[in-house]
Amino acid sequence: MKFDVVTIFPSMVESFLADGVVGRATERGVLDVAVHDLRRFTTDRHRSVDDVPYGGGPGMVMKPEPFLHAVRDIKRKRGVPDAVVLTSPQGTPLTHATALRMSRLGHIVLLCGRYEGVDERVRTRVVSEEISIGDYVLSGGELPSMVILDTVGRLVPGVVGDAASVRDDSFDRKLLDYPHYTRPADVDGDTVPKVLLSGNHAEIRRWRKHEAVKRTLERRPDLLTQDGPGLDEEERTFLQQLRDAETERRARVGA
Ligand code: JCH
Repeated sequence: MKFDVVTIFPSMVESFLADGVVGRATERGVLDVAVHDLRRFTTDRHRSVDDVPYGGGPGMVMKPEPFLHAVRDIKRKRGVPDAVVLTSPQGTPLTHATALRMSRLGHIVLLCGRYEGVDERVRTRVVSEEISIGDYVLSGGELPSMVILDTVGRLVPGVVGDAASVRDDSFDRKLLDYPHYTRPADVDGDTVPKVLLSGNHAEIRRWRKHEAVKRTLERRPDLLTQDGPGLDEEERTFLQQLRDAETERRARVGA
């Protein structure tokens, strides 16, 4: 799978690619990630990438031509992409389902804005999707682009060594993960749940499932009402038991 990232800060993205699974997959040639310096696509003496907003107001806006020239050059040298993505707080929220869909594409271009954002004509002329990585405001599109590289990249076959660890990802099935433990078995009296030391793999599987349902109910009840694959029989039983226990507790304290 091919990615092209267009940014005024190429070193930010290159440092991300120096480490981690996505970086290693890039070195191994499983992913082909090219980072482009937006300033190379400027034509004026000062290599300007921003200008004052029409209509006035605070801050600066990124000029359209450098991005339009960059996309034209990428199409010529790297082929016509399946998606040209712009990230912004105004985009469609990024979800695991979006990442999965994008991981099946062959070639994605990621445009990174700065300042107050990018001239609207970049959006209308070349952008195929605008994505937000969450309801908070960052100072530019580089971190969101790296988030997309990471979440999409790890879903591409061969990027993560253990395919099972990608498949088991909780957001696939809208359940949070169960708690994890490794050695030592005792940290100042804080011990590992003994079921995990029992060697009884059927019991371990049940315990993890129960913990996953409990955590999801406590922390992200919204996930349990979203549509999708849904819970299996055993998970639904655990959920009902946890809800019954809560109803019982409320009755007892009179709330
Ligand atoms: C970005 C900005 C618009 C500040 C400039 C380019 C994405 N989820 C998410 N949060 N923040 C971003 C993002 C992505 C690209 C750029 N900025 C700064 C842009 C604003 O409107 C209120 C505010 C922020």
